[in-house]
Amino acid sequence: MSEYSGGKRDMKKVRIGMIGYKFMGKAHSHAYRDVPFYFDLDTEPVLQTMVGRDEQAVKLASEKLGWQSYETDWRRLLERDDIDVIDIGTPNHMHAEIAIAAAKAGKHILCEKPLALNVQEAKEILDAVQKAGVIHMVSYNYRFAPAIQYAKHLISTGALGSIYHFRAQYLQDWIMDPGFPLVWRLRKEIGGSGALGDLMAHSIDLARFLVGEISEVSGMMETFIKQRPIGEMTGGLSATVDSDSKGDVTVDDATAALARFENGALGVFEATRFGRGNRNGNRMEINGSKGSIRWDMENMNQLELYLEDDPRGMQGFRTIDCTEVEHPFAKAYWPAGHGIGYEHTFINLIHELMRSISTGTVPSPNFEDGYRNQVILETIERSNIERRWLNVSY
Ligand code: SOE
Repeated sequence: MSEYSGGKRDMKKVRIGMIGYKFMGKAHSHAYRDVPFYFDLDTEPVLQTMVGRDEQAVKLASEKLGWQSYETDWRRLLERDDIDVIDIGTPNHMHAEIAIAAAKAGKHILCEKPLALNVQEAKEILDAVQKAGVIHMVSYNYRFAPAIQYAKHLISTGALGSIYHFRAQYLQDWIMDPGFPLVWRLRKEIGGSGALGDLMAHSIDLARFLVGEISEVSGMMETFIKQRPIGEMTGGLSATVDSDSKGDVTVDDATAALARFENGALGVFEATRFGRGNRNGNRMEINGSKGSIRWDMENMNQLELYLEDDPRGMQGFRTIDCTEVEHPFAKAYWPAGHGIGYEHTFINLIHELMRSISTGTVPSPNFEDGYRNQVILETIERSNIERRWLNVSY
């Protein structure tokens, strides 16, 4: 059978309104464009309209990224009946207002992570989508690396036995220069939190996906550089300084947390933007009674696996190249050994969204996952303030 057996079919058009056009706007646009290229779907995303407040900038972005039109006010998308999905790729403080309005307008929603600024907002968003009955998905993209999906398969088929430890580090270093400006990601009223919600939220999502629910946490947070010159993000993780005057950094530069899982496993989490030399060091290790796995985003196609049942003398961590047909999502791309990258985690995520819209089933991760993640983030934050262990309650 030909690789192209899906051929050109009558696919239901799913018309997207994308709010935001910088880092995540680019990642999502690329994924919508490429998903039909690799997967046989019943639905086809249409890059209908991109939204941004700066008209000149959004016009240029929408043209370059392949959108049919642009708007400068997201509210206009909600009045239109030629938009099926609202994709929220804005700074975090706008997620709640847009998501709740989109749900009321009956639109399906994809929202960037973390779902909201705090638990209260996250709950309001969850209630709104449940009431409206729309499809909702939160963009925890690293779940969609084939190696992570294969790790899930290994754990759920019992290959690792009972899980005792989940250990994660998410290390970046892009704000270490004290001259790096006070961008939105460093302001609590816009970002919600710093390394905690931006980075540890991803590790928490992997932990919940792979090991299960967290019941108790103890957190420790620090802001190393307390004031910075005023400035703004320009795209990716770059920024410009706009003024000599300084403002207060109101989020954490680094957070560490200990956790207990409901199934008895122990979790150790570390997230920092001060991990010198680590550009996107998103790593985790899981130890079970029969084996262990290790994963590092900067080598994302590889999974290290140790199995205690291997013959004595031959035991040790082996490296699995998760590019074979047995590895979830991998066969949609290239022959074995031809790896994929960061952007493909978003293509796989958009595939899940399209599959869900086509079948009417609940995608994963959805806003319930986004809400639970937010509860854990906020409990870690409170634990740091109160200097004690706290139960996680939903
Ligand atoms: C910046 O720290 C960032 O882009 C995060 O916001 C993303 O969620 C992460 O995937 C990469 O780093």
